[in-house]
Amino acid sequence: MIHFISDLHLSPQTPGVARIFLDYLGGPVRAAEHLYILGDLFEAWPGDDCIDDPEDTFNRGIVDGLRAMTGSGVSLSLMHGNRDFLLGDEFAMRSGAQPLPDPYVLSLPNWQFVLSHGDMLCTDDQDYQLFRAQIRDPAWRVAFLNKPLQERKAVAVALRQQSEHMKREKVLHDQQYMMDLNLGATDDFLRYNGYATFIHGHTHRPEKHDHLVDGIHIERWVMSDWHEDQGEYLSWDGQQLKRHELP
Ligand SMILES: [Mn+2]
Repeated sequence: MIHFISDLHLSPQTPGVARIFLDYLGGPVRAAEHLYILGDLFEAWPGDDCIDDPEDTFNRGIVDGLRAMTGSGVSLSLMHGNRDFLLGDEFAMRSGAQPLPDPYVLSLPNWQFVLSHGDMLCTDDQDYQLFRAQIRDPAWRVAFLNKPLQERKAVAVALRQQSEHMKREKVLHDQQYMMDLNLGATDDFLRYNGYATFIHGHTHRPEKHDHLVDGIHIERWVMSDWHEDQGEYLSWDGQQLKRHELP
Protein backbone atom coordinates (compact mmCIF):
# COMPACT_ATOMS: atom_id res chain seq x y z
CA MET A 1 0.00 0.00 0.00
CA ILE A 2 1.19 3.50 -0.87
CA HIS A 3 -0.20 6.73 0.54
CA PHE A 4 -0.09 10.24 -0.95
CA ILE A 5 -0.82 13.53 0.85
CA SER A 6 -0.21 17.22 0.19
CA ASP A 7 -1.06 20.76 1.25
CA LEU A 8 -1.39 20.28 4.99
CA HIS A 9 0.03 23.80 5.49
CA LEU A 10 0.96 22.87 9.06
CA SER A 11 1.38 25.80 11.41
CA PRO A 12 0.85 26.54 15.11
CA GLN A 13 -2.19 28.60 14.01
CA THR A 14 -4.01 25.43 12.88
CA PRO A 15 -3.62 22.96 15.78
CA GLY A 16 -6.52 20.83 14.49
CA VAL A 17 -4.61 19.97 11.31
CA ALA A 18 -1.51 19.06 13.33
CA ARG A 19 -3.57 16.82 15.61
CA ILE A 20 -5.16 14.99 12.64
CA PHE A 21 -1.71 14.59 11.07
CA LEU A 22 -0.02 13.24 14.20
CA ASP A 23 -2.91 10.77 14.67
CA TYR A 24 -2.50 9.74 11.04
CA LEU A 25 1.27 9.24 11.50
CA GLY A 26 0.64 6.98 14.46
CA GLY A 27 -2.36 5.23 12.88
CA PRO A 28 -3.60 4.74 9.29
CA VAL A 29 -0.26 5.38 7.56
CA ARG A 30 1.35 2.47 9.40
CA ALA A 31 -0.59 0.16 7.04
CA ALA A 32 1.43 1.62 4.13
CA GLU A 33 4.97 0.81 3.02
CA HIS A 34 5.56 4.27 1.64
CA LEU A 35 4.21 7.77 2.20
CA TYR A 36 4.67 10.42 -0.50
CA ILE A 37 4.19 14.05 0.57
CA LEU A 38 3.70 16.22 -2.50
CA GLY A 39 4.47 19.66 -1.13
CA ASP A 40 3.30 22.28 1.34
CA LEU A 41 3.52 20.02 4.37
CA PHE A 42 4.30 23.25 6.24
CA GLU A 43 2.67 26.65 5.82
CA ALA A 44 6.14 28.20 6.10
CA TRP A 45 9.66 26.90 6.56
CA PRO A 46 12.30 29.55 7.29
CA GLY A 47 15.16 27.02 7.29
CA ASP A 48 16.03 23.75 9.05
CA ASP A 49 17.31 25.53 12.16
CA CYS A 50 13.65 26.27 13.01
CA ILE A 51 13.40 22.64 14.21
CA ASP A 52 15.35 23.63 17.32
CA ASP A 53 13.86 27.10 17.71
CA PRO A 54 13.53 27.47 21.49
CA GLU A 55 10.66 29.96 20.98
CA ASP A 56 8.58 27.55 18.95
CA THR A 57 8.56 23.77 19.43
CA PHE A 58 5.77 23.14 16.91
CA ASN A 59 8.04 22.03 14.05
CA ARG A 60 10.05 19.81 16.37
CA GLY A 61 6.86 17.94 17.27
CA ILE A 62 6.07 17.28 13.61
CA VAL A 63 9.62 16.14 12.80
CA ASP A 64 9.53 13.75 15.78
CA GLY A 65 6.19 12.34 14.56
CA LEU A 66 7.66 11.73 11.09
CA ARG A 67 10.74 10.12 12.65
CA ALA A 68 8.59 7.73 14.68
CA MET A 69 6.78 6.73 11.48
CA THR A 70 9.94 6.16 9.41
CA GLY A 71 11.50 4.39 12.39
CA SER A 72 8.57 1.96 12.37
CA GLY A 73 9.41 0.99 8.78
CA VAL A 74 7.24 3.28 6.63
CA SER A 75 9.38 4.94 3.93
CA LEU A 76 8.91 8.67 3.45
CA SER A 77 9.52 10.72 0.29
CA LEU A 78 8.95 14.45 0.30
CA MET A 79 8.63 17.05 -2.44
CA HIS A 80 8.90 20.78 -1.87
CA GLY A 81 5.84 22.99 -2.20
CA ASN A 82 5.79 26.73 -2.75
CA ARG A 83 5.56 27.33 1.03
CA ASP A 84 8.11 24.90 2.42
CA PHE A 85 10.67 25.13 -0.40
CA LEU A 86 13.51 25.54 2.13
CA LEU A 87 13.12 22.09 3.70
CA GLY A 88 16.70 20.86 3.59
CA ASP A 89 19.19 18.12 4.46
CA GLU A 90 18.89 18.55 8.22
CA PHE A 91 15.11 18.13 8.03
CA ALA A 92 15.56 15.04 5.82
CA MET A 93 18.05 13.49 8.23
CA ARG A 94 16.00 14.21 11.34
CA SER A 95 12.68 13.00 9.88
CA GLY A 96 14.02 10.12 7.80
CA ALA A 97 12.64 11.64 4.57
CA GLN A 98 14.05 11.12 1.09
CA PRO A 99 13.87 14.33 -0.98
CA LEU A 100 11.86 14.00 -4.20
CA PRO A 101 12.44 16.11 -7.34
CA ASP A 102 9.44 17.85 -8.90
CA PRO A 103 8.19 16.26 -11.11
CA TYR A 104 8.91 12.65 -10.20
CA VAL A 105 7.89 9.59 -12.20
CA LEU A 106 6.95 6.78 -9.86
CA SER A 107 7.27 3.46 -11.69
CA LEU A 108 5.60 0.58 -9.89
CA PRO A 109 5.45 -3.05 -11.04
CA ASN A 110 2.09 -2.61 -12.78
CA TRP A 111 1.42 1.13 -12.97
CA GLN A 112 3.13 4.44 -13.57
CA PHE A 113 2.43 7.72 -11.82
CA VAL A 114 3.85 11.18 -12.29
CA LEU A 115 3.92 13.25 -9.11
CA SER A 116 4.22 17.03 -8.81
CA HIS A 117 3.25 19.75 -6.38
CA GLY A 118 1.42 21.35 -9.31
CA ASP A 119 2.49 24.98 -9.15
CA MET A 120 4.92 24.67 -12.08
CA LEU A 121 1.91 24.17 -14.38
CA CYS A 122 0.09 27.32 -13.21
CA THR A 123 1.72 29.10 -16.14
CA ASP A 124 -1.02 31.74 -16.57
CA ASP A 125 0.22 33.43 -13.40
CA GLN A 126 3.41 35.02 -14.67
CA ASP A 127 4.13 36.97 -11.47
CA TYR A 128 4.00 33.72 -9.55
CA GLN A 129 6.31 31.96 -12.02
CA LEU A 130 8.88 34.76 -11.60
CA PHE A 131 8.68 34.33 -7.83
CA ARG A 132 9.02 30.56 -8.21
CA ALA A 133 12.16 30.96 -10.33
CA GLN A 134 13.64 33.26 -7.67
CA ILE A 135 13.09 30.95 -4.70
CA ARG A 136 14.53 28.03 -6.64
CA ASP A 137 17.69 29.95 -7.48
CA PRO A 138 20.56 28.43 -5.43
CA ALA A 139 22.28 31.83 -4.94
CA TRP A 140 19.06 33.38 -3.56
CA ARG A 141 18.62 30.43 -1.20
CA VAL A 142 22.16 30.66 0.18
CA ALA A 143 21.85 34.41 0.73
CA PHE A 144 18.47 33.99 2.41
CA LEU A 145 19.57 31.15 4.68
CA ASN A 146 22.51 33.27 5.85
CA LYS A 147 20.13 35.75 7.46
CA PRO A 148 19.26 35.32 11.15
CA LEU A 149 16.29 33.05 11.89
CA GLN A 150 14.17 35.90 13.31
CA GLU A 151 14.58 37.85 10.08
CA ARG A 152 13.71 34.82 7.95
CA LYS A 153 10.59 34.17 10.01
CA ALA A 154 9.49 37.76 9.42
CA VAL A 155 10.06 37.40 5.66
CA ALA A 156 8.01 34.19 5.67
CA VAL A 157 5.10 36.04 7.29
CA ALA A 158 5.38 38.84 4.72
CA LEU A 159 5.48 36.37 1.82
CA ARG A 160 2.38 34.65 3.14
CA GLN A 161 0.50 37.94 3.41
CA GLN A 162 1.58 38.90 -0.09
CA SER A 163 0.39 35.55 -1.44
CA GLU A 164 -3.01 35.95 0.29
CA HIS A 165 -3.28 39.47 -1.11
CA MET A 166 -2.55 38.25 -4.66
CA LYS A 167 -5.18 35.54 -4.25
CA ARG A 168 -7.81 38.09 -3.18
CA GLU A 169 -6.88 40.35 -6.10
CA LYS A 170 -7.40 37.50 -8.56
CA VAL A 171 -10.81 36.67 -7.10
CA LEU A 172 -11.73 40.36 -7.25
CA HIS A 173 -10.74 40.58 -10.92
CA ASP A 174 -12.32 37.24 -11.83
CA GLN A 175 -8.91 35.73 -12.62
CA GLN A 176 -9.27 32.52 -10.61
CA TYR A 177 -8.20 30.56 -13.70
CA MET A 178 -4.68 31.89 -13.05
CA MET A 179 -4.59 29.88 -9.83
CA ASP A 180 -5.30 26.63 -11.66
CA LEU A 181 -3.21 24.55 -14.02
CA ASN A 182 -2.93 25.68 -17.63
CA LEU A 183 -4.52 22.87 -19.64
CA GLY A 184 -2.18 23.15 -22.64
CA ALA A 185 0.89 23.06 -20.39
CA THR A 186 -0.64 20.11 -18.53
CA ASP A 187 -1.22 18.12 -21.74
CA ASP A 188 2.41 18.76 -22.76
CA PHE A 189 3.52 17.67 -19.30
CA LEU A 190 1.49 14.43 -19.53
CA ARG A 191 2.88 13.71 -23.00
CA TYR A 192 6.45 14.34 -21.82
CA ASN A 193 5.98 12.09 -18.77
CA GLY A 194 4.80 9.05 -20.68
CA TYR A 195 1.02 9.51 -20.23
CA ALA A 196 1.34 8.39 -16.59
CA THR A 197 -1.49 8.92 -14.09
CA PHE A 198 -0.90 12.37 -12.64
CA ILE A 199 -1.22 13.16 -8.91
CA HIS A 200 -0.75 16.70 -7.63
CA GLY A 201 -1.90 19.24 -5.04
CA HIS A 202 -1.40 23.00 -4.73
CA THR A 203 -4.70 24.25 -6.17
CA HIS A 204 -6.84 23.02 -3.24
CA ARG A 205 -9.46 21.89 -5.75
CA PRO A 206 -9.83 18.15 -5.11
CA GLU A 207 -11.11 16.45 -8.23
CA LYS A 208 -10.44 13.63 -10.64
CA HIS A 209 -9.96 15.03 -14.14
CA ASP A 210 -9.87 13.09 -17.39
CA HIS A 211 -7.42 14.20 -20.06
CA LEU A 212 -7.26 12.92 -23.61
CA VAL A 213 -3.74 13.39 -24.96
CA ASP A 214 -2.78 11.95 -28.34
CA GLY A 215 -5.82 9.70 -28.09
CA ILE A 216 -4.72 8.33 -24.71
CA HIS A 217 -6.95 8.69 -21.66
CA ILE A 218 -5.09 9.94 -18.57
CA GLU A 219 -6.47 10.51 -15.08
CA ARG A 220 -5.36 13.57 -13.11
CA TRP A 221 -6.02 13.35 -9.39
CA VAL A 222 -5.96 16.65 -7.51
CA MET A 223 -5.51 16.22 -3.78
CA SER A 224 -7.33 18.26 -1.16
CA ASP A 225 -5.67 20.63 1.25
CA TRP A 226 -6.21 19.83 4.94
CA HIS A 227 -8.60 21.64 7.28
CA GLU A 228 -8.98 21.99 11.03
CA ASP A 229 -11.59 19.22 11.06
CA GLN A 230 -10.54 17.12 8.07
CA GLY A 231 -7.53 15.69 6.28
CA GLU A 232 -7.24 13.55 3.18
CA TYR A 233 -4.96 10.90 1.78
CA LEU A 234 -4.93 8.87 -1.41
CA SER A 235 -4.09 5.20 -1.29
CA TRP A 236 -2.82 2.89 -4.01
CA ASP A 237 -3.19 -0.82 -3.31
CA GLY A 238 -1.65 -2.00 -6.58
CA GLN A 239 -5.03 -1.93 -8.32
CA GLN A 240 -6.73 1.39 -7.72
CA LEU A 241 -6.42 4.85 -6.28
CA LYS A 242 -8.83 5.76 -3.49
CA ARG A 243 -9.57 8.95 -1.63
CA HIS A 244 -9.85 8.72 2.19
CA GLU A 245 -11.04 11.30 4.67
CA LEU A 246 -9.38 11.79 8.06
CA PRO A 247 -9.98 11.51 10.95
MN1 LIG B 1 1.15 25.03 -2.95
